Amino acid sequence: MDNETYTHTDSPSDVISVPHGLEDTQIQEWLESLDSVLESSGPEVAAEILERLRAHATVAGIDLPFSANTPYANTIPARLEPLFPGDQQLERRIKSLIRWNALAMVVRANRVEHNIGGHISTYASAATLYEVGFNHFFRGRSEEFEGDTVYFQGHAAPGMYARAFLEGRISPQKLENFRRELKTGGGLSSYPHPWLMPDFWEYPTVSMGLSPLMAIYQARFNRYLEDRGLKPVTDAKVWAFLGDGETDEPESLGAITLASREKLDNLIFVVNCNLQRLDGPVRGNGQIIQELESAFRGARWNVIKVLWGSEWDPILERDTEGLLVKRMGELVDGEYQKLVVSSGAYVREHFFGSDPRLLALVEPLPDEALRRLRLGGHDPRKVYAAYKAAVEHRGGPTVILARTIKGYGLGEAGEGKNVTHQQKKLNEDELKEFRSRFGIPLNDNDCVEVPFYRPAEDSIELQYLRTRREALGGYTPKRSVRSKPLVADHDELFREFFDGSEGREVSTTMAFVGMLRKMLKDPEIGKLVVPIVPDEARTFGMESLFRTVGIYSSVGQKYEPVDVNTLLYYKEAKDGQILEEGITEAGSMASFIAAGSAYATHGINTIPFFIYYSMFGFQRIADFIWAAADMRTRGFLLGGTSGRTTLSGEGLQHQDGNSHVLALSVPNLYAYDPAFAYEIAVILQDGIRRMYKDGESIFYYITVMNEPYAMPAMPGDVKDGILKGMYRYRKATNPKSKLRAQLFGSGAILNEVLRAQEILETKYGVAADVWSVTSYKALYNDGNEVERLNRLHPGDKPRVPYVSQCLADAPGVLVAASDYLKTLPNMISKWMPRRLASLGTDGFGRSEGRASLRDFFEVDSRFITLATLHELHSDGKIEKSVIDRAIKDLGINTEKPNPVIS
Ligand SMILES: Cc1ncc(C[n+]2csc(CCOP(=O)(O)OP(=O)(O)O)c2C)c(N)n1
Ligand SMILES: [Mg+2]
Repeated sequence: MDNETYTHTDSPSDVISVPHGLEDTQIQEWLESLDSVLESSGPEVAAEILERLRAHATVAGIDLPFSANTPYANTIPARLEPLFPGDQQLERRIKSLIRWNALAMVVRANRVEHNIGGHISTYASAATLYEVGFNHFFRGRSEEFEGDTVYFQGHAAPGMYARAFLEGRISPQKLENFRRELKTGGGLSSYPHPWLMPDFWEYPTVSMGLSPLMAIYQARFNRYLEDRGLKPVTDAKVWAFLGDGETDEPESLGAITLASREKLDNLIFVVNCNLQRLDGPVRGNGQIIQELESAFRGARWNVIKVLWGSEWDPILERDTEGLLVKRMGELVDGEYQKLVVSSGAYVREHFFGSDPRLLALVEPLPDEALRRLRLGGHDPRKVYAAYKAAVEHRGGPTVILARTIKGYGLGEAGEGKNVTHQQKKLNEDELKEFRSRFGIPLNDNDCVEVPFYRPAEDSIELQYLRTRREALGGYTPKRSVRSKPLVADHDELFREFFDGSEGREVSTTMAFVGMLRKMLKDPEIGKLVVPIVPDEARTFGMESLFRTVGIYSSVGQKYEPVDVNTLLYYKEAKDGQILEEGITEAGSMASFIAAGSAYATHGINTIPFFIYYSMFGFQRIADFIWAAADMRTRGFLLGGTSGRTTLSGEGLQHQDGNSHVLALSVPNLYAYDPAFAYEIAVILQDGIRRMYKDGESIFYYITVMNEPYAMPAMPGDVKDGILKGMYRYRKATNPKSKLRAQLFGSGAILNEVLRAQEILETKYGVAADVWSVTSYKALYNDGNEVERLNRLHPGDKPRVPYVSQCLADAPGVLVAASDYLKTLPNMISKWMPRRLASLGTDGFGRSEGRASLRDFFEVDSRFITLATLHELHSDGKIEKSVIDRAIKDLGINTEKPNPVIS
């Protein structure tokens, strides 16, 4: 998107600037006649006339400049505002108390622990936006009603804690330990983290840009559940609160057309437009609100601007010529920020002073009144009007652009200043001023101690607050797991995959798709399975599912698909099960998160299977995966076409040799690189049990490949080994040999290892056992855990890492090969009885066939053979001449380029 298009020169005020030769009286006449139409026939007729005029002008050859903007004014005029249903005075009192406690928790935390951080100014700017929501809109989750979903702006977390403190849901001790979670009795996490506060936070929002996108897909997933009959149709809403600076993140606006395309009128964005981000103004030289308005209007959202508070209404009313609205549209945000920190006299001179007629409008008002002209986002009546319009809007999503002041109420301590985002400490005078401004009942002496303040349990404030929440169905945010555990063990479902393919060559992807197909038919989990693909179903051979379970479409299929005469036609359906997301891994991941957390959000055990090109997973959307982990999302990520040498042809940007290394970083993610169908079946069955029967907050990453080979039957009961990360797949047939080796392979490279085993045996007399390493991550975590326990419990009988247990009696040299970085085998080598030689695919991929790629990366059976012989030579077991002969026999080019740096 070209930012230039949205600079302030494109603002509507310029569009309506008076051209040469046009008399003021002419404008006046047009405006008056529009007013009279409005009065006599209402806004719809007025809009129709304007639309016809525009069409007429176009036909007449008038070149009307395009603008998706409306004037820099409130979308809802004062005369159309609904009555505010609450007790405004009391709500202000409650809000003030929350403001105080939110500030107190940050100031106190930083007094106790220098630089512990925390944010005051974000909540200060957004307090009214939240309080109107809490008192009138956000519905809690209960048995009767699923409740609304609210994504709170991460940096406003202190406000949510302070409210929960008034509600009696968070103890003073916890408040005291804000950002000091490890203190006795617990504390509060800096931002919304369901992992850390699983009874409170539902959605992690602090990595900017993730929550807007997640909210869109959440709203869409809610519809999916309804259309598939998995939950009743309700009018529950998804609210997402974001910062205006946050909208710079590409993810924030990246999916807004999906929301309008899907007509998500269950979705409401509230953008807290304080015109500032961390370092300074969001658009000092432009107008972020107008920029966002045109982006959202262009995407066909319902845009409601809440810019000016009620104090402006009488002035606007006096302005019959539209001069004030025009003036409002002229200033760039940097100038508006300046007005916030300036005196009333300055506002008079620099804002109204541009035209004597404007000055006349505010002549009766003293300077102090000018300084206190509120912005819309701080006026509960305006905010209420916007929210009401938003929840009543039908046919599409709504975004509310609310103007606020960053650090509102902090005065000299940081209201509207560039440094305000970082403000964590207030001096005594600043604290007293804040106390007085918001009427907190603390005397000067007490106030400077910044105590938490909670009125008596039976105070009218707390009674009001409780009554409002009861009326709205209970407290929020509140996270609870509402789903019932699954009961079946699914032995029957997975058993057939333990038998192998009887010589038929299939890839692990095909094997997985076979399992998926079976799972979709299962009486218990069939309906719960949510297959998710980002335009890659054909790549993974899943097109047969199009027909059998259908692709979800909220409008069904309005066309006859071009391939209707074929067996596997492209079937879209309102109750379709597959989420075919188009080319968006981020969007697909957001669907994965919505489906994988439905056990908590909706009490429904949906089981997402998100299958994608593995290179475009961790590498591209790792932050979403991290958020999924924080959110206790359950489900299976399938890295398809994985392996740097197994995906032939596609080259450098596609061939994944990294994802298993990146997967190491996500604590509650189980990562597997299986070689055979039965391994996948064991992992899936156990995963479903752990997540959906035992309720563990874990999820899975499984890489699957597109190389076809015969799938063997499970060699005895190796389930435990598969899950723990390794098991002996094939013993040497010549164990009496003096030359011994243990070979470790994973994924498709296991076949290379098996070939090497044969070569070693037949050509060099080496007896090698072959191990399938299904999860280096699991072995690594186990080894570290054992080390840790031994360190902490020196008196206990030392525990032995699983790797060491496996290899206790395994003789010979050790060689590992995988399609991933060499660091994977290396990181478990310290628990092996002897030195390990690692082969892997460090370096950039190439467009080539598998054989050439495996030669290039030195991971094929020849290199595994060579590595084994070399290890044996290093141990003095064989002569160098054997290696020389092998290099020749195997056709290895010793002068080939190093794949890591070429
Ligand atoms: C992805 C990401 N990048 C950077 C940050 C650091 N950060 C925290 S708050 C902030 C500024 C927020 O500005 P805005 O979105 O306008 O919110 P406000 O506090 O003004 O309401 C930044 C850059 C972050 N949290 N996430
Ligand atoms: Mg901001």
